[in-house]
Amino acid sequence: MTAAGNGAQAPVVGLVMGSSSDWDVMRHAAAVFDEFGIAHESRVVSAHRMPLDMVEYGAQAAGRGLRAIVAGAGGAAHLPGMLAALTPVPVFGVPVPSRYLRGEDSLLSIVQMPRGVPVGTFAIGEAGAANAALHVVANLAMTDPGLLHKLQAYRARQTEVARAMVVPPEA
Ligand code: RP5
Repeated sequence: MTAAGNGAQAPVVGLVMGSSSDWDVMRHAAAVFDEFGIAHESRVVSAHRMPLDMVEYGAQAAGRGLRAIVAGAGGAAHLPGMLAALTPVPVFGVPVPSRYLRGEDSLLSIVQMPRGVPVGTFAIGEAGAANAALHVVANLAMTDPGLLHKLQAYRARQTEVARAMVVPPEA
């Protein structure tokens, strides 16, 4: 299990996924953390191919100082739910599009957690990955005024972009 960190700071967010093939979706979460300066790590932790690594990751998450985990997986996507079972750290799931069912299998696997062990579940694909990270940012911002200011500025930029839109779109 190799880890990719984003600098010298200890990570406060774990970004994990079932395969390196998930990165093309999950990189949209990493980009949000980079933009907001959130120290994070990125790892492959496959639930069915690396079950013992997954148990170790979940068991150590809180002690290592992680305050949130964003977990992406495709198909029978056990990773977010299993990690949520292993740690009190909040887990946010990203359904990765799958080859045959276009991620509907991933979504249902992640969102239909039985009562008692929640996984915050986001949209299938890139928007879900970015929104999972933005949700983590919003949570961290509740105790970090500087981060809250950045988040408000981010939202304001989106508003300006939308206000500048014209239809039909100019070429
Ligand atoms: C899942 O199986 C992964 O999360 C990935 O979405 C999917 C396919 O994995 P690879 O066969 O590309 O490694 O475990």
